[in-house]
Amino acid sequence: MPTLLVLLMVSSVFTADPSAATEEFGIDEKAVSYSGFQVWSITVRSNGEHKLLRQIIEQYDVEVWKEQKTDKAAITELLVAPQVQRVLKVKLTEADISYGIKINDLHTVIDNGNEKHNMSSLNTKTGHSMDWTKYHRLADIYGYLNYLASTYPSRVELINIGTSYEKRPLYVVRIFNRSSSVVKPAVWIDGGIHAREWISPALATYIIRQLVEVPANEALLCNVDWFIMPVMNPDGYEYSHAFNRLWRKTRSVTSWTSCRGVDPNRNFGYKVMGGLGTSTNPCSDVYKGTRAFSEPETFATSNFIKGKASSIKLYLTLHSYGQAALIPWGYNVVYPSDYSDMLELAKSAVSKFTKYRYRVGNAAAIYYPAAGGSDDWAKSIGIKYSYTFELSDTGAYGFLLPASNILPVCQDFFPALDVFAAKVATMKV
Ligand code: 0X9
Ligand code: ZN
Repeated sequence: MPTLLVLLMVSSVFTADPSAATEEFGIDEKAVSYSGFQVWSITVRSNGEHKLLRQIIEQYDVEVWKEQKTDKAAITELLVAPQVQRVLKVKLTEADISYGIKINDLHTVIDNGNEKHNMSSLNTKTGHSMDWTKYHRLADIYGYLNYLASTYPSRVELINIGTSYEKRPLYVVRIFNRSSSVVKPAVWIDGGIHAREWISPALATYIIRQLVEVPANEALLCNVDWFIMPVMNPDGYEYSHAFNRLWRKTRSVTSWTSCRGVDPNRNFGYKVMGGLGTSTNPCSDVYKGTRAFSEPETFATSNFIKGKASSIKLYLTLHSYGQAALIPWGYNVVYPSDYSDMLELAKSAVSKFTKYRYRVGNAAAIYYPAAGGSDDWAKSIGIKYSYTFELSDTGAYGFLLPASNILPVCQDFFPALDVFAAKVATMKV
C-alpha cells in the first residue's frame, strides 16, 4: 500500500450528526455537529503494525487527518466518530498498538476555536473589518483587499483572476512598486487551497498587511514583486465557516452523486492521472475530479501563474498542519535534480523561526505520496523554488488551531520572507 492518504477516500464526516439548521445561503442546509468526535494519535514502529493499523482504519471507516513519518516511526492522527471509539480501542489493544487521545471532544474545540466578537467598531476606526485575533469570513477578507487597493494604489493592484464554482471572485493581490517600470522577479504565495486550514488565509492576509501597510518592510518591494492569493478555494472556505468546520474540498457538483467537491490539491495537472494519494471516488476527501484543472479555482490560478511563469521564481503554498516545509516531488518519493538548492533555501527560511520548529524534506518522504499538488505543478512548469508550508500546530489542535495562535504563527513566519526575497532578487527574469 503506497500511501495512507488512499484511506481518506472514505470520509467519516458523513457519519457526523447534522443538527443546528442554518439558511444563510438560502439553502436549507444543516450544520454538521462533531459532538463526541475525538482525534487519536497512533504511533506504529514496524511494517507489521502499520499493516494492522491500516486494516483497522479501513474496516471501521475512520478518517485520517495526518500521517507523518520519521526514520523510526509513523504517526497517524485519526478523526474517530463516537460510535467506533469502543471497538477501535479493543482492536488497537488486541494488536498491541498504543494510542493517545489528542482531542477529547471536537465539538467543544470547534466551539471555542474562533472569537465571536463583532467587528463593526473596528470597521469605523480603520476602514476595514480585518484583524488577526480571529478567523474572518470571506467578506471581511475581500473587504480588506478592496480597502488596500483603494488606499494604497501606488503599491497594490487587486486582480480578479476568475470566478469560483459558486460564483465568488478569485482575487490575487499584486504588491509592487508602481513607480518602477522594470520587470522584477516575483514571489507567489497562496492560501486557502484547503477550506478547513484557516490559519493559511490568516497568514496570507497578514503577509499582505505587512508588505503593504508597514513602512519598515518597504525594502521587500525594492527588488521583488509579490503575487498573493489569500483564498484559492473561497466556496470551501465559506462552507467550512457556515456548515462543516472540517470541509476540505471545493464545492462543485458531480452529476452522478450527491457528494460534492474536488480536492484542489489533487487537481493540478502534473502526474495526477492514476496518481498515488488521489481518489476517483467523489465522496473521498482526496477526490481528484474528472480531469486535471476541472475546478474553476485551480484552472484560473494555473492560467494566471502560467502567464507570469517567466517572472515567478518562487511558489509558496500555505497549508496546515504539521509544521513542515515540504519539497517536491510529492507525487512519489522522487527528488528533482536541483533538490539540494531547494532544500538549502527552505532550511535557511525555517531557521528564521524562533517560536515553532519546522521539519524540512521531500513531501512524499516525510508526509505521504500524493499527486496533483499545486507545488508539483508549479515545479513542473519551471518555477525553481516550490514549497508547501504546513503551518502550526503539530497536532494538539490540528486543523482547529485556536484563533489566539494566529498572531504568534504569523509573527514567527514573516521573517522567513526576507530569506525568500533575497534569493529571488538574485534571479534573472
Ligand atoms: O495532502 C495535501 O494536499 C497536503 N497536506 S494537507 O494536510 N494540507 O492536506 C500536502 C501536499 C504536499 N505536496 C504534494 N504531495 N504534492
Ligand atoms: Zn492542505
